Parts: sequence; C-alpha cells; structure tokens
Amino acid sequence: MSGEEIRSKYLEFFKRHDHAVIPSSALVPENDPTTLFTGSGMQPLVPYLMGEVHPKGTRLTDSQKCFRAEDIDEVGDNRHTTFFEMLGNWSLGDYFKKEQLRWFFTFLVDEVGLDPQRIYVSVFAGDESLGIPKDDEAVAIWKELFLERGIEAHDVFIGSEEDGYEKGMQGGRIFYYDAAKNWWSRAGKPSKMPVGEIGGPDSEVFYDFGPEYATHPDFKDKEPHPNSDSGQFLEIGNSVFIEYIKQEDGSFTKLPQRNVDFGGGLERIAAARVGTPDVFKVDLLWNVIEQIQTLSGKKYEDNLVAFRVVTDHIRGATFMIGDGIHPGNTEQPYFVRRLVRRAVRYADMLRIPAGELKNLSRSVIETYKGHYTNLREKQNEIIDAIGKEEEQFRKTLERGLKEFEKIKESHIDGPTVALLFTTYGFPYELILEVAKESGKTVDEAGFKEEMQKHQELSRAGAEHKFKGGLADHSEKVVQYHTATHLLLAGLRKELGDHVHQAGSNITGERLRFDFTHGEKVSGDVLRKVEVFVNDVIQKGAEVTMEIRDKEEARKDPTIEASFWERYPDQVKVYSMTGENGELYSRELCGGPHVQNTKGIGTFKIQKEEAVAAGIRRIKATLE
Ligand code: ALA
Repeated sequence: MSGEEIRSKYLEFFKRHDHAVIPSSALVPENDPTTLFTGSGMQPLVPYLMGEVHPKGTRLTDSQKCFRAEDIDEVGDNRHTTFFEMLGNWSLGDYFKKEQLRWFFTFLVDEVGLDPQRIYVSVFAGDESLGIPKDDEAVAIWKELFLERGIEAHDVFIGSEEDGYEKGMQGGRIFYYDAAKNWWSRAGKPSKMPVGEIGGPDSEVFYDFGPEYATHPDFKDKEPHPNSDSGQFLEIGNSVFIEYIKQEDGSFTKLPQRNVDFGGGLERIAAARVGTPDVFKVDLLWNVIEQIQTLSGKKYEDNLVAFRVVTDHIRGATFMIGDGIHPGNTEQPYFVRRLVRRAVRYADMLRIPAGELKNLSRSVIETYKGHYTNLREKQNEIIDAIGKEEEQFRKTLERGLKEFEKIKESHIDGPTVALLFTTYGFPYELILEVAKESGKTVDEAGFKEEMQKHQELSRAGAEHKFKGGLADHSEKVVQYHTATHLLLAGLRKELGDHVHQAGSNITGERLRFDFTHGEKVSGDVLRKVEVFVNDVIQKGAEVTMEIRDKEEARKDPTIEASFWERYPDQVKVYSMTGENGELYSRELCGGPHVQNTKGIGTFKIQKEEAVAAGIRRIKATLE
C-alpha cells in the first residue's frame, strides 16, 4: 500500500464520517509571529479550536504539510524528518473520545490492515495539582475496542518515561503516562504553556515492530515500554482532547467547547503497514533513495545517515520553495538555504556528481504532485532554485575549504573561524563539521561572541516559539491585523492593482507587510497611504465577515486575495465599510479582526525597503 493510498483512504474514511476535507495550509504560517513554520496540523486551526466558527463546519480533515526545524539534527535515524505530512481530523465542539478512538482504531485495522495485536496505546495518568483526573474514560473505550478484536487489554500504570524503564510492559496494552508524555499543547506539558494557550490530555497509539527492533544502544539494559525510543515501538497517531485553557494563576479552566485534535504521521503509518520502522523505506521517500543509489553507485544500507539527510533535506527544500520560500539569509529562507547546503555536503560524501540535487528534487515533485498541485505548477521554479543554490554553494565551499586547509593549528581560534564565515561565507555548521572531520577543535566561546547574530538565526526555529505568548489573539495583535488590511487597500489605491500581499508578520508591537511592487515607494506615496489608513480609522469603518463560495468569490473583482489555493472551498471575506456605504477594503482572510476601526490608534509607517526582487516590505506601528 503506497503512502498516497493511505493518504486518500484516510481522507475518504473521515469524509464518510461527515468531515469536510480542507486543503493543507502553507508551511509558513500567516499572521502568526510566534512560530516560523507550521509544525502540526492544529496550528492553522487554533482560532477555531478556541471557538471561532469554521466555514466548513465542526468536522474537518486534512493532510497538513509540517516542518520541524528543531529536528534537523535528529535526521539520520530511522524515524525523524524535518518535513512530514500529518494526517489530521478535528472535532470543533462536535464528537469526542468515543467516536475518535473508535474511528482511528478502525482506520488502522480495517483500512490500513494493521494487526491489532501489534497496537499499544497510552492515556493520561491525571494531574492532582491541576485537578485534572486520569483518563479512565479513554481506557474503557480502548478496552471495548480491543475486546471486539478478541484481545483482552489490561491497563497498567507507568508514570514518567524513566519509570517505564523500571516497570516495563507489566503485561499491559493500555499505559498511563504523566503529563510530560500524555498531554499535548503547542508548548508541551502544562507547566510550559503560556497563559491563554489551549491543550489537553491525549491518547497515543504505538505500533510494535517486535523486540528484535529494540536495537538502540541507549536502551540495552532497560525494560521495554511503548513510549520509548528503543526502536521497538513507533508512535503512529495522537488523539488530543483539547478542552482546557491556561489561566493567569497557572490553573486550567474548560474551553466553551470540547475539541478533538488528531494528528498521525503519514510516513509512520505507512511504515507500520510495510512492517519496517524505517520511514525512509516508505515509497514516498524510497523513490529518492533509489535515485541516490543509482547516482552514487552506493547502497542505502551501507550509508544510512547520508542517504537520509540528502533525501529529507531535498524533500523539505522542495516543499518550502513550492510554498514560495526561496533560499536566503534570514528566518525561514535561511532554513531552506541550510537544507540545500547540508544536502550538498552529504551528497559529496556519497560522491553524487555535482549538479544532481535538482534532479532529486524533480523526483520529489513526481512523487507528490498528484496531491500537492502547487509543486506541479511551480516545478520549474523549484528545480531552478535548488540548482542555483547548489551551484552557488559549491563556489563558496571551494573557497572556504581552501582557506580551511591553510589552517595549521589543531585548535582554531574565534577570530579565524569568524573570518571563514564572514569573508569566505563558509557556514557555521559546516565549519564545525569540517573541523571535526579533520580532527581539529574550535574555540566556540571566542567565536560565539563574533557570531552571535548568526547563531541566533540558526536557533530561531526553536526559540521563536512561544516567546511572546501565543498565536496571540490579544487585542493589539487583532488591531494590527485590521490595520494591515487597510494598509494593503491604501497601497493598491495609490500604486495600482498589481500590488498584492506577499507575506505578513504581526506582533503586539508592530506590523510587517510584504507586497508585490517593483520599485521603491516614494515618501510622498507613503504619506498618502498613511492618510488613507488614518482617515478610515478615524471615521470608524465597520468590519463585517461573510462566508462565501470560493469559486464564486474568485470572480468578484472587489475581493482582494493572493493565496486562493490555500483556502478551502468556503472562504471568509472581511469588508470594511464606512457609514456612507463606501467600501474601504475587502479581503479574503481567516480573521480575526476588530468590529470597528475606531480607536485602534494612529497608523505610522516606520520603514519601507526591498526584501527580494519585486517584493517590498513596510514596517508600521499603531500609536
Ligand atoms: N496536535 C497533535 C500532535 O501534533 C495531534 O501530535
């Protein structure tokens, strides 16, 4: 059974259970400055889990493209990838545990064909300090589900992961774990969650490949248990029961609605079906592995890490560029650059001829273009960008390595490393890697000082998250969001209809807005735009939302939108209208917005600059 088949079976299955199939959101979230990438299926749905009405109803399903930058160094083992697809289904205040656990179990056993004997599950052990009970309800449901398949499932208590290594399986099939393991929120366990963040107990499903796969050396003398990385078990799905929200005093109260947030790794489910714990053996990835075998004349089994890094990174870069993120020097583009450049280094270790990475990308596109049509549409652009980045990096690499070879000392001091980086453009991570390969050490402390700025950047993925609280729907952020619509309307009014949104990033302190325009915007025009925005704010335009049919809305020339393909077939349209009925702005958008523009502050453009060819950026504040 191919990955493609599992994906469509899953979507079909939930469609039969009255779910609306929604398209994957982009890898870079819109209007969510708390995170660089979409890392789980629920991320784009947070407003709806908190109670906002979703245009497609209360039951949704999708396959969401995800990217976890923080996993880049884990790539090389048999289960971690930076990019992956997360199959998801959601109940927005609709069904709950009973339906959810039954449906997922039925899907795994009857649709994918997994042996129920190999399925183990975990549930939340409760947390007295928070007054949240252990999940006996989920246990009762699981017992019934297993019994229907002729399996008597015992529940046993584990506690923490460490406890598990002492206690072991205890003849159990259902395992109680603590909040570090069986509670899910975007920020992790309850104590890590910022005020206003939502989450809840979860129930995970594990596939047992058999004790012969418990080969990880770190777990040699430890008892096996499902939620461990020994290699025997693989987590293939997680049903989160999102019904709590964190309060100022650290306690949790119930949300107005009980939600289900399910996420399951497509490649992992496919791996369970194939009977291998190695996700790279799933056809979606294996296509690329085979091509690397041909190009390098080497065998996958003899070069696991390098094969996996090249495959993962080229797939990640392909999807990123497909979502409009080209290699660059800051934020998300920096990760794309890092992916391609690391892939070049590992491709060299495998002696893959130079210039072939774009052909690996071509094979990624072939594999995925049926479902992700944007890859087909942007095929040339993607292949071109990867080819160019490889070429450019090879030149840099050559210069950098030449300089590196001149270093005679076995301990490289800070300034030397900084020179390699700044003057020769030799990437930081690679300096460390090359130093290690040639048995040299690096004065990291000395060089950190000089490279601080760069380092912050490479860690941005992990650190950016939850810095200032959440996909913050605070009043100020919402006000900025509304002001952003007015800014776009003003720019289109002054510059013309070629101006569209190319990106947006909003915090409680400022807005940053990228738009399509070929040249510098004059101070005169910027002032006119400011006057327009402030005028609408002062007059107090009413903000209204209507749900419309996408295809019908697409034909309406009064609606501004740049990313039609990212929206489901029912869309939300926000309009800002004056008392006299004058339409100031009408845009496709997920919300939220203020109800009236009055009193949101004085709009001021702070800066206008270029970000890329044909793209300008404005930073502005509300004072
Ligand atoms: N949001 C849950 C996860 O990412 C399903 O595991």
